[in-house]
Amino acid sequence: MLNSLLEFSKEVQDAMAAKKPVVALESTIISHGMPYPQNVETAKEVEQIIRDNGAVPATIAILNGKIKIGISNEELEFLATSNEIEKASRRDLPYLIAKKKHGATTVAATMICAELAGIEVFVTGGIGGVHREAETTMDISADLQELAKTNVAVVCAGAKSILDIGLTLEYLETNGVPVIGYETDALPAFYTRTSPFSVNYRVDEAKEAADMIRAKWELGLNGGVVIANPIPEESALEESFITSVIESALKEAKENNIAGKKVTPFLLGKVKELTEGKSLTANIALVKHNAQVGSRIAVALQK
Ligand code: PSU
Ligand code: MN
Repeated sequence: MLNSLLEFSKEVQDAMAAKKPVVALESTIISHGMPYPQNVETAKEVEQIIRDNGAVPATIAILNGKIKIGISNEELEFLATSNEIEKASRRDLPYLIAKKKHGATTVAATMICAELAGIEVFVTGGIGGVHREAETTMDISADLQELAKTNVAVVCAGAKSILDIGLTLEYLETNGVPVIGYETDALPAFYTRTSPFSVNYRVDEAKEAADMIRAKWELGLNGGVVIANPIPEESALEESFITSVIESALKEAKENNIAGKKVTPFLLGKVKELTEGKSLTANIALVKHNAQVGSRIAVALQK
């Protein structure tokens, strides 16, 4: 039954048969996170970076109710341009699959599909988290629940300050999800290399990260690991600039009563608008950097 829901691309199928390292990629970033044509260009470049670093990319999405593990150029173009693609998190998967619809998978949904496919490493930009004022809105991303229970290591550029980073770290701590800094002691905040928060543990090599991930799962401690990899220095945004942009975006979201799954895309869209594209350039640079680090970790895990 499960096998009939999963559809592997030939590249991924061959890689898995040959026990080559595979890296999962999400599709919300393609359909809802970046504009066309940068979304397609970035997705292709990220896939190539993964190949250049000795692993095989598996972009994950729901198409016609099937879970695609690896997509073709035509499918990528469709995900990047169609307005029929729904944002798919854990709770949306049953509907999309039963109704044979299309969905762009969030971090949570990509983790679920990656685990089903047997993929251990997943590269993305930023994870969802506990939103600011969550004590009244209860807005906590399903990504955190997924990190609590699903065995996939997620390489990201830390948590964006549209979130309450402190509460996000508390949530991860409660659920036993290690937050590992890649060549950093400070938790990166997506557009900036640092934040006022520290990571739990620092590693300076892919093998160190791979050893910790392996140790967690060998102990039977289910759930993910967050690898926080700072944006390259030359692409980082100025902290006071991005902070004021985020404040305006949050204010506008509140005034417009944005709630539920619309919150994160609304905030990301506003940030892009208010930074006149600077956030997009930063986003592209950090995802590529994550692809480099993530594929090295996948290679180290496979050894
Ligand atoms: N953060 C980003 N870019 C993104 C997302 C988050 O910087 O594209 C997307 C990811 O797919 C993430 C999702 O899993 O938003 C979280 O949505 P929510 O907060 O509704 O759980
Ligand atoms: Mn939410």
